Amino acid sequence: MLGKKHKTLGEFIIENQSSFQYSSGELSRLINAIRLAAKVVNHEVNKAGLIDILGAAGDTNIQGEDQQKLDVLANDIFIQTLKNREIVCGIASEEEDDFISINSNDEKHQNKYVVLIDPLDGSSNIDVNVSVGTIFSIYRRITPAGTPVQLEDFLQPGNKQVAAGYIVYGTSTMLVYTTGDGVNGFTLNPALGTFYLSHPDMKFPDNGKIYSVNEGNYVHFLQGVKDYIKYCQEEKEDRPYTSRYIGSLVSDFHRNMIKGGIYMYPKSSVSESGKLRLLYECNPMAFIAEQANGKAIGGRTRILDIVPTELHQRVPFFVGSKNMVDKLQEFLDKYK
Ligand code: AHM
Ligand code: MG
Repeated sequence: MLGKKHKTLGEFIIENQSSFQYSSGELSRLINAIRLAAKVVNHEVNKAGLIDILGAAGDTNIQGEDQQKLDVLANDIFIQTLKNREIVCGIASEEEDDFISINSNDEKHQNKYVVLIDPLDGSSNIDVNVSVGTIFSIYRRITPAGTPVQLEDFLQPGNKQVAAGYIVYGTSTMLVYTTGDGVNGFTLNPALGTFYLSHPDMKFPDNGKIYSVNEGNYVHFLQGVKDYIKYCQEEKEDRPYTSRYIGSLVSDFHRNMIKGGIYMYPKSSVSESGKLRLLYECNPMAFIAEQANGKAIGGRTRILDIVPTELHQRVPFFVGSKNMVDKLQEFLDKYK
C-alpha cells in the first residue's frame, strides 16, 4: 500500500511553493488546475475506444488538419478549467486561431500568467490505442496586470518560461513538469485519482542509443540530417543505435529522457519549417529537456532563444541527450 514516502502531487506543489521566486500561490493554483484538467482528459482518453467519440469532428484547425473529437474535448476541458478558476489572464491553444483573454481588462483581475497549450498532441494515434499527450507552457505576462492581455504576452522566447510540462496518457498516465528547478514526474493512480511522485529529478543520460525520426521523410531531409541518420546506423563503437518512433512527441520524448536518445523533426524540402509548433510543442519540451540535463536546438539555434513572430509558428526541432544533440549539430554545421 502507499506509505509515507509516496508524496502526492498536491503535497509536492505546496512544499515547493515557497522555493519559487515569485511565490504568491498563483502558480501553485495554476498547476493545480492543470492537474485537475489532466485527470478529466485522462478519463476521456481512457474511454475513447468505448464510446462513439472517435473520428474527425468535421472541423479543420488553423494548420489545415482534421480535428478529432477528443482534441476538441481536451481543448475545452483545459480552457474551461483555467477560465472557471480565473487564475490566468490569457490562454493560447494549438486548437484555437487566436489567443483567449480572460477578464484581463478588468482591474479586479490581477492575474499575471498566460498559458499556452497543446491539449492533445499526437491525436491521430487515438484511433489505434497509442499514447497521446498534453503539453503546456506558462509565462508571466509582460503587459501590466489589469489591462487587456496582448499578443506580445504570448510571443515571448522560451527562455522566459516560468513553468512547462506534459501529461502522457500511456500505459500509465504521468504528469511531468518543471518550474525551472529540475523536472519531476508524477504517476496517476487511477483507482484513487491521485498523482504520486514516482520520478523525482528526471534527467536525460548524457549519451543515448535511441534515435526517433519519421524516416519515411528521409528523402526530403537536408544533407546534415541524412548524414547523422547514417551515422546512427553505422556499425562502429556503440552503434548502430536503435530506431524508435511512436509519432507522438510526448511519448517519444518521455522514453528518450528516461533511456537516453534524440528526437528529430527536421525541416525538409517539402516543409520549410518542419511540422512542430514553437510555442505549444518545442518551447515547453525544450525547457523540460534543459532542466533535465538535455539539449534542444532548431538547427543552429537554441530553441529557447528563438524570438517568436506568430502564435502558430513552426520550427525544426531536435531534442534529447546532450552528446547526441551535439553530434547532430556537428553534422548540421558541415553544411552551413
Ligand atoms: P499534432 O500536433 O497534429 O498531433 O502533430 C504533432 C505530432 C507529434 O506528436 C509527432 O511527433 C509528430 O506530429 C508526428 O508527425 P509525423 O506523422 O509527420 O511523423
Ligand atoms: Mg501537437
